[in-house]
Amino acid sequence: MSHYPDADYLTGAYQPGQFYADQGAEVAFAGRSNAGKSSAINVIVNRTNFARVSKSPGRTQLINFFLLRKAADGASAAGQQRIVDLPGYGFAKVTQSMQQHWQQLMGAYFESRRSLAGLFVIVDIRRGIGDYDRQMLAWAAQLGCPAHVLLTKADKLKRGAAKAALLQAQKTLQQEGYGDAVSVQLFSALKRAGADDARTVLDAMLNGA
Ligand SMILES: Nc1nc2c(ncn2[C@@H]2O[C@H](COP(=O)(O)OP(=O)(O)O)[C@@H](O)[C@H]2O)c(=O)[nH]1
Ligand SMILES: [Mg+2]
Repeated sequence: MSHYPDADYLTGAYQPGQFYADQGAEVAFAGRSNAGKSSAINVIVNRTNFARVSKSPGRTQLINFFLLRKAADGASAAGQQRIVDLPGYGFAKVTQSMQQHWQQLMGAYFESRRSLAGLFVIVDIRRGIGDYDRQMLAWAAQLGCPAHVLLTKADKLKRGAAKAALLQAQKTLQQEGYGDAVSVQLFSALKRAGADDARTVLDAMLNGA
């Protein structure tokens, strides 16, 4: 079953001037390189190779915009719902100029994007929430945007260990004062586990709930 029959690639932006029209609503997906962000998007949208699963982490420095639902009139950006694949971070082998470019592009996105309705942060469950993930959560909090953490690759841990990692992440977020603004769940693209819960959160963000 296709949850998002309108889903389609819109555009990639290397510079802020190339961002898609800032109308309608969009949820951005952030994560450390190789965390499993593209795989998570594919499972949530239920399309194979929709967002490309990368063999060369750290290479993509584009912000990719995807259509999720068309506007009622079929065409205008104003009533659209989108998801946005933000460039991955934390890859060891990036040059300083790539790092600077990443900071500028991401900073411009979070500072300018009025259609941003929520943030998904994709975290490899074995690593836990890291410093860059925190920067993303802080940006969202500053904008008053809800955020949702997917602890992905949960299939790599035994059930008990995955549960413990979930509790640890929840505790960390509470201690850091996010309260109800940030939620967290287990996810596995490999087992397609957690996709329904993720879609429920995504749709609530896009509908401004
Ligand atoms: N076992 C397992 N591997 C995964 C999962 N999600 C992604 N991967 C693998 O992790 C690598 C990075 O995935 P990708 O989606 O490209 O990560 P991205 O760089 O964050 O977009 C790929 O080899 C994927 O096959 C998952 O849920 N379970
Ligand atoms: Mg990717």
